[in-house]
Amino acid sequence: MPAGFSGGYYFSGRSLAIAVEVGLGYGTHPKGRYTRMSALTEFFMLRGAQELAAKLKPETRTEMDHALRLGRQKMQAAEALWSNGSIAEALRLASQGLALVTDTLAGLDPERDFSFELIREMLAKGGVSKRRIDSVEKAMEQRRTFKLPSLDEEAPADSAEVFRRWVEAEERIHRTLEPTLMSRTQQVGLRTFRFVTAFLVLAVVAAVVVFFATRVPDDEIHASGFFGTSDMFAGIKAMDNNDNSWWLGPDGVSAWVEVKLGKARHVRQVRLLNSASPPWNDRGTKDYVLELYGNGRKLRSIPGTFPETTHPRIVTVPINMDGVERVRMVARTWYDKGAALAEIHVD
Ligand SMILES: [Ca+2]
Repeated sequence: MPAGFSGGYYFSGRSLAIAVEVGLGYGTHPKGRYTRMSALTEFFMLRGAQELAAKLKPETRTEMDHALRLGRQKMQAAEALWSNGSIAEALRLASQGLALVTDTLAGLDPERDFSFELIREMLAKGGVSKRRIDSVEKAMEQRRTFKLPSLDEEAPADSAEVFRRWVEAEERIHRTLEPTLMSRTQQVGLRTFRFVTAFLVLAVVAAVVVFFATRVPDDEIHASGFFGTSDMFAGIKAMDNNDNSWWLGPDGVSAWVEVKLGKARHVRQVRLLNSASPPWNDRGTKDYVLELYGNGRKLRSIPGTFPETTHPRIVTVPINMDGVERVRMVARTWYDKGAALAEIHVD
């Protein structure tokens, strides 16, 4: 590792005052202190970041900021190299990037010989869980013991895992400490952004939940059968709001079409429009029974007869009944070749 990336280079000669300055914000060992709620609170309130920021001297702040930025720059360059297949160089650069950040932070405490405690405390204060902090520590440990390959073909099998761990560790540190180095105005801006984003996400989730919870499925229509093999005269043709399309029953048999309501409801009336199947005018329903079903049983049967005509008119059948789930029109007899119906409307 080049000397320029060691903590000693950046912070050689830094006084105990810095350690006190930083350490004051982290008086309690994080073990057992982390909770999801505290992490969430920190994410939105940034209290830990503000506490630390208040204790940092401007020059310390500037140097930490520089180290974090440079670390990020190196990691991004390392990732570009990695995706380009330059494994050895990517590992080297990632190692430098992680060392730069961690040595800088650890170097803030000259009392301890490369102490991870300070980093651990900073991350804990920033709402990072113990498991993730352990992962950062493992990455740092690995960085010290991992033998960097000179050539790409010398890279060990676990290179990808090691590289990913280093990148994640740097990202974790960067993301956690970045708010600390922001100005008060920037912190307020970040908090506001996070609040607004969370609010919008929750609002969208709530809207989706309400939509699905209150959504009433569409009415559906089914038929006992239909004439022909295409869907030109299928049951749906009796519920397409088009008087010039129609359902035709199979030849010479009793047949029915049924509207299954999306949800049980009050039915005021049912409107029926027969069809003569123009231009041949060789079909049409004659005697029918309108059957209403609800609560798993037949609620009512209303018989009727359509007149024989080539120009049928809408027939309105009064119902006024609650809890209707299905409305079926059974064509018992028919004119000429078979039953028909142009439209059925359940109001
Ligand atoms: Ca129709």
